[in-house]
Amino acid sequence: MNLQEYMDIAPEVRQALYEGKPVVALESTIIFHGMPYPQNLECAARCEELIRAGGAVPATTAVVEGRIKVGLTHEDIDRMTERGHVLKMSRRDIARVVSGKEDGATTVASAVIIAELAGIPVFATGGIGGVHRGVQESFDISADLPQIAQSNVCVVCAGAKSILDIGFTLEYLETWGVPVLGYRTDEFPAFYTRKSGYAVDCRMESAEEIAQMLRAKWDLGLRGGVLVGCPVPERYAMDEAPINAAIEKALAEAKAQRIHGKESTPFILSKVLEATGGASLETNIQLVQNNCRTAAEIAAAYCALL
Ligand code: PSU
Ligand code: MN
Repeated sequence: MNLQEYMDIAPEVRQALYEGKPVVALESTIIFHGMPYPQNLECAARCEELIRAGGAVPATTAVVEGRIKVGLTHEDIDRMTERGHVLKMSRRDIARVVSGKEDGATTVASAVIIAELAGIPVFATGGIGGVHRGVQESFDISADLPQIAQSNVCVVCAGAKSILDIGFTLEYLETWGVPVLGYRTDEFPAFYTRKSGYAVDCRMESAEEIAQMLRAKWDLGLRGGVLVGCPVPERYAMDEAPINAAIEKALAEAKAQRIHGKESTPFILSKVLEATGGASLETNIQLVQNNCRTAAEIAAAYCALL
């Protein structure tokens, strides 16, 4: 298979990969579904700046008119926005978006698939999808989890929102052998808050320590991803009570309206955003940017080992 038949890697990203320099892959659902305009574009631009400041090259992923893009440009984003609603594209949607020459925004699952195809071992996002609360009835488990277990990519996130069952999410990751590292934390973070009540598998203090672990894992043929939980900086963390109240309310609304499948996560997220207003948006922006900084450090440290 000739990858070029399907994929366009931006010249800057291609050059960095060729020279063995650090690259950080990014998803694009956060741009098209996760944040309102214009904060989404400002945040995307700032993330790229921070990754560059950390000595790495940013590579935002998406599918544009059927072409897989690694290094999405501002023009691509504008064109996609002008064409209207952009599909939230998880693993199972990639092939038909490509073959149908459509546009698709990457989730964590599809972004790590694309990152691995392009040879990018480090990826940053806000929060991952996971096992949903009430999974006993809904059977709702994000395709992010099996994909993180499968792809050789280090996923830097601020944990998982408590719209999910964080305990079950961590159990799933343990079953499938995904190391869950806490970046300077003993607890897996809960996105808006620094703590979830659940311990990480292993605490790490530096990007170098994480990079060494990645190298050992993949050298030993232990295929699959590593999840790094990076708590939102203290001053941007939210109080637990209002965020939990907003989440409970959003979950009840989703249940009442029988929202399910791929609509579930975007629906709950938009209701939480609505209920908490600007406060949760600012937290979201700050934690994504913080993850980009950390991911750039990890990418640089990993390249230094090769
Ligand atoms: N959770 C968040 N913010 C997000 C998402 C999840 O807190 O933006 C997005 C990510 O793109 C993630 C996707 O990969 O939703 C998961 O969707 P689903 O649960 O349908 O797999
Ligand atoms: Mn789901």
